[in-house]
Formats: sequence, C-alpha cells, structure tokens
Amino acid sequence: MTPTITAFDRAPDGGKGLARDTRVRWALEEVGQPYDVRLVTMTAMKEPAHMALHPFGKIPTYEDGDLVLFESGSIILHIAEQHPGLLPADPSGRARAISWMFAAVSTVEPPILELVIVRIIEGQKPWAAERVPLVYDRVRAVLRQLADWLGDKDWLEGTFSAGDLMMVHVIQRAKPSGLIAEFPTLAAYVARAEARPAFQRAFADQLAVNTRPAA
Ligand code: GTB
Repeated sequence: MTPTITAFDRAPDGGKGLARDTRVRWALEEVGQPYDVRLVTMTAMKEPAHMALHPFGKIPTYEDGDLVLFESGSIILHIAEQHPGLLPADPSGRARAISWMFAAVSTVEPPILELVIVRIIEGQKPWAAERVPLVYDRVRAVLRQLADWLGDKDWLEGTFSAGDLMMVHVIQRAKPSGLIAEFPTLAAYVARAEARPAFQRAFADQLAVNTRPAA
C-alpha cells in the first residue's frame, strides 16, 4: 500500500524545506518508498478530521492502511524499520543511530526552536535584545559539541543513517541565523546531506507544492 503523509498546503517558509514534512519525504526517498501527500491548511489542521490523526493538530502525519502515525521522529523510525537503508543491520549500530535521532529532537532541536522564537516571533518584545545573545550562545554550545563529535567523519556514526537525516534537518533550521556557518564542519555536513539525491528529490517536491500558483 502507498502511504500518505500530510504537509502544509502552503508552508510559511515558502518552500525552504524547513517544515517537518520535508524530513519525512526525505526518509521515504532514501528508502525508495513512493508516497502520496495530502495538503492541509492551517485551519483544517485544527478540524476534527485532522485532529483524529494528530492529537496536536499539526503536520506531518503518516497513514498506511490502518496505521496512523504522528511525530516526524516516530514516522521516520517506522519507515527506517520497514525498509533497509536508514538503520544499520547490527543491533548496536541500530541502537546508536536511534540515539542520534533522539538527540536531534530532544537535545539539539529545542535550543534551535528557542532561537527561531526569540528572533522571529518575539523579536519586537522589549526584552528580545537582551535574550537573543543568550539563546545564540546556547545554540552555539550544542553545535560546538556536535561539530566536535563529528570531527572529520562524514556522518555521525560513519555511515549515513536516520540519525543523520534527523540531525541535518534539525540544524538546517539554524542556517538563517548564521550559526551553522560558524562551524565549517557542520556546514560541510549539511552540504553533504543536501547533495544526496534523496534529499534533492524531497526538497524539489515540497518546493513545487509551496511555489505552485494560487488556485
Ligand atoms: N514534534 C512534531 C514533529 O516533529 O512532527 C512537531 C510538528 C510541528 O510542529 N508541525 C508544524 C505544524 O504543523 C509544522 S513543522 N504547525 C502548525 C500548527 O502548529 O498549527 C514546523 C515549522 C513551521 C514553519 C516553518 N517555517 O516557516 O520555516 C518551519 C517549521
């Protein structure tokens, strides 16, 4: 059966690939699984039909037969478990790759999201000017640790995995702040991931959706 994912009808980033459907598209492309996409407006996300699929009224979701999943991390883990290509075959390597998936969403993503919030959503608040440098430093600290781990390796554990996919998509969100460019190791890591044909296809597909002419 062909799975169906949901994505923004129009992503607020206009197609920069930062919305979380892109990481799911990328995983599906990496494993060669065709998929359908149902586009959802901001309004429809909060209506009963979508809330029945996603308890928090967000995208992405994933439907395959009777199975409905939400949370990009769990969707990608499911895809990686169903198909070869995103998790090493040996149990320890697999467990390490999954550790990196969790690290991406629970250690690296939170300070990056805080930065997005303070720069964009709260940028005009009177206290923003004081808070922005503090949050920048918090993101810098975690990026420095990630860069130190990566060292001169191409990927976090040597071979590309779902851990790299999640991590790269998470840190791409920090690109507009200029912080990735401060770490040449990470800039090269992101560029290496973005050069993967599966990423290119996923990116092009979401771009086509988000730049299509208005109906
Ligand atoms: N933890 C969940 C997951 O990983 O799946 C988070 C899901 C989530 O936040 N989804 C967002 C959403 O549906 C879209 S991706 N938001 C609608 C709502 O909350 O009503 C987040 C996102 C939004 C916009 C940009 N952008 O413009 O650059 C990037 C990422």
